[in-house]
Amino acid sequence: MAYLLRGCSKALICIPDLHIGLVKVKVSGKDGNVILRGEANEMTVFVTVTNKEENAYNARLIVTFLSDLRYIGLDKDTLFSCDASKDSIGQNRIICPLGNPFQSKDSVTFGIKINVQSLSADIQDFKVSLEAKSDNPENATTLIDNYYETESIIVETKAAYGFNDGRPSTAQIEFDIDKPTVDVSREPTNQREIGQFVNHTYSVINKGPSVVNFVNLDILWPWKVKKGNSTYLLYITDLKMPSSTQCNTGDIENPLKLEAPVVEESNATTVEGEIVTRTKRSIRSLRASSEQLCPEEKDCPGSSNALCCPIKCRISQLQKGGTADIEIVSRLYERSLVQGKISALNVTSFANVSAEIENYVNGDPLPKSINVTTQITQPAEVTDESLEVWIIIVVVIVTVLILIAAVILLAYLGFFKRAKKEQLNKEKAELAAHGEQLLKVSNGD
Ligand SMILES: [Ca+2]
Repeated sequence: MAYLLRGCSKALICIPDLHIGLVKVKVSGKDGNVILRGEANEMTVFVTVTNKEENAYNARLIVTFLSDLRYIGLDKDTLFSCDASKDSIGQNRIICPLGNPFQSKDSVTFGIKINVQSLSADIQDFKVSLEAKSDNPENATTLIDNYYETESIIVETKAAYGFNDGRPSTAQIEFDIDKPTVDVSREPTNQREIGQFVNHTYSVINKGPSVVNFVNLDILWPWKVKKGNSTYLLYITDLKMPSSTQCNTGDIENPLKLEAPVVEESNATTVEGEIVTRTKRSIRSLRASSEQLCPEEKDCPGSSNALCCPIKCRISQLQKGGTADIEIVSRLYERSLVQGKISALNVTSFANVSAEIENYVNGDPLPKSINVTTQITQPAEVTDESLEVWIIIVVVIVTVLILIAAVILLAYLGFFKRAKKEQLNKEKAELAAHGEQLLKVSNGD
């Protein structure tokens, strides 16, 4: 065999001493051992292998790392290329040929580029192992520097997540308790008979860089009026959300089991192109009708008129740049407002988000809490149209009055008299001239 023949000083078999040194890790081109999940694309492990003793035959560097990582290539053009394979436990293994022989006193430095974009969520840190070996073995006493394990490479998960916005379908509803839009003399038998739509949408966004596995969205929904026998305020008929989201509305979603109108007349708005699925995912617990529908009911913050019930939603796998819009479709229970003689009310729902992930701060932080309000107001007594006519009438009257006043003022100051006087004086002068002429004629001039 070749390694028995040449380059060996004392024995027939060359005895090399391979040495691994200068192992340095760079993440995305910068020194360091921290990978920010979702931000870093690749890392490079730099290594120098030296043969301190006699020729090493079929010398190679074996690099072993997590199966989530992927070998990209070497950082520079070398005379050799490395082969990627798997080891016995499924880890990635690459084998880089160093030389045959890898000559005595020779040294080679290169970087191994590894893609880190597919690290699974449970990986917090990992190491990369390196081993230098050759077919002709070295002395057992020199083997210690043939192995190297990098320091732990830390995988951080951070994301800037929060509310993109929260919006009502209608910011203001005019409601006249003397003229409700539905018949309030009896309990509704159909969803249409409840009242006008009031939908609130909460838009949650993850600006990254990491994926957020679970975002908890907690909503306090103004579901009842506090006055009297506390009946419904915003009666939930439906929930709209992406398939990645699950909401638990308890028993407050359509508690009267009212049928939806045959023609969907919801004015609910959804983001174009977004897949919105219907109520089926909302979980409803089975509860005897005699029991309280909302055991966790509480006063709505800052309101003396409304009782709130919590709704808990969970958004899964919110990707970097991803959004989830959760829309609660409800109707204003007009019968309650009429019975409670409530003519004006700010109906506010409250939402906040939380996640078990470190917050990533980059620019202005996204809000973690948001309020969505629909104002219920009495219709104004004077409509816009009659107001305009009224203004025109006033303008005309005032103009006429000003003209009359001006005429009176001018007359008072003798403007019209002065004109008459001037005319009279003129006529007098003409008459006098005429008389003088007659006199001259009669005198025989
Ligand atoms: Ca060695």
